[in-house]
Amino acid sequence: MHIAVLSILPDVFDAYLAHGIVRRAIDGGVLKADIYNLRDFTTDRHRTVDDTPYGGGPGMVMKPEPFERAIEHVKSDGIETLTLVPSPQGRRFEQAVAEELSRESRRLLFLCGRYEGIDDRVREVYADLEISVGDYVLSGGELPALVIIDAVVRLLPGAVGDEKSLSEESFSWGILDYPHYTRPPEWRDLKVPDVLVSGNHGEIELWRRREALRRTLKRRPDLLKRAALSEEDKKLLESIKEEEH
Ligand code: 9D3
Repeated sequence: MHIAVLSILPDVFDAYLAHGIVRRAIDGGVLKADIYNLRDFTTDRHRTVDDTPYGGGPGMVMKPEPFERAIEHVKSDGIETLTLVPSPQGRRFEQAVAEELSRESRRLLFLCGRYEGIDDRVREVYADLEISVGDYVLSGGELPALVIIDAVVRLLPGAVGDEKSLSEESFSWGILDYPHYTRPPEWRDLKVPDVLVSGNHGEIELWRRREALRRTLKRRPDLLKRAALSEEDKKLLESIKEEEH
């Protein structure tokens, strides 16, 4: 996968991409990431990227020309590119969108806005896809771009070291995780459930599935409508619902 980012905060990306799974993906050749400082595509002495809004109102708006120069520079290598704009007005980001993007053969180019946003003509001319990461107010498109990059990179073949955790991820698709424990076996009078130290892997698997379904039913019942549930899952859910409270 090939990504490129335009931002006035390139350090934020450099820092995040220097760690963890994303770093390993880059080192392993699974991901190529080109981070550009939008200010490098200004032409004035003060490297100005923003200006006051037409029509008045608070805050500043990002000027179109630095984006234009930067986008044309990035695209000048002729590589097919899908241009994404993180925006509160965009399609809500979810795992299905991450999966679609992970299958994309085009380079993903992220245009990150700050202040009150980017001059709307940039979206009109260049945006292929606008994505929101949820209904809360952030200060710019950088964190949303990183959220999207992180979720997509995890899905690339060879990015997550342990192949087993990916197959477990698809097994548990659409439901919440089961509770996890590690040593010590007792902490603040709280004991690790006996079944997990029993060594009975069939029992452990059943318990985990049951607890995952129990949590989903209690905390996120909306997820159960879309989750990939087996016939056994449906029976487990019925027996959970029949338990006394
Ligand atoms: C307080 C400013 N708002 C006035 C109603 C508008 C506004 C402008 C710019 C709100 C947020 C932003 C910056 N946010 C993003 O660029 C952004 C975002 C977000 O804030 N929430 C969820 N997803 C995204 S994707 C990009």
